[in-house]
Amino acid sequence: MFLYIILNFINNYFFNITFNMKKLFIIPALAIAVSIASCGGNNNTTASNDQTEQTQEEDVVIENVPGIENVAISNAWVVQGNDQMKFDTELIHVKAGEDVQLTFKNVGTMPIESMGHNLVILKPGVDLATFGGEAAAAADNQYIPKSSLSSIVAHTKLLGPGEEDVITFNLGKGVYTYICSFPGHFGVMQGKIVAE
Ligand SMILES: [Cu+2]
Repeated sequence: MFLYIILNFINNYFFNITFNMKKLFIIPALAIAVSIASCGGNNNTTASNDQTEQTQEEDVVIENVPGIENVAISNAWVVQGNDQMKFDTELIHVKAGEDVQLTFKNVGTMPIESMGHNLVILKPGVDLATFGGEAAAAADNQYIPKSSLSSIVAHTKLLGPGEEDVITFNLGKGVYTYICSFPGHFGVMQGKIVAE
């Protein structure tokens, strides 16, 4: 009987030690695991925030426009249109958020009825074919379609030979297409403005 009690005591004693050691080991291990998990969680959150910011930046800037890196930034430009239905300047590079002064000259000699030109700056994302179609139907308004005024950032008057017009506008960061909206011209008379 006495032996049994001793054995039982020893058994309980070692069991308790083992149990307590397990507890001692398990609690810190749990704590470490929890803190690793939460650190990992924080890092993930930070990374995804960074990605969101980068994505938003990329939304504003900028589709790649080949050759724009060779065009100096200026906020004063002179563009010519001619009887060959061409703009002499097809890449314009400006500083965003500051006034841009653009002078457009028709340097041709053909009459305005057959070879008039203007310069129309469109908002990003405007469908050129749709806009061009509406413009062609707007002969009574110098080929500026009143139904699509919300697609236009700025435009010159329609110019006959030797005429010029000056416009001033201010662009947010982005890439803008400009065209001549005289019927049949926008396919070949177009260029891009990169504002950054
Ligand atoms: Cu034209």
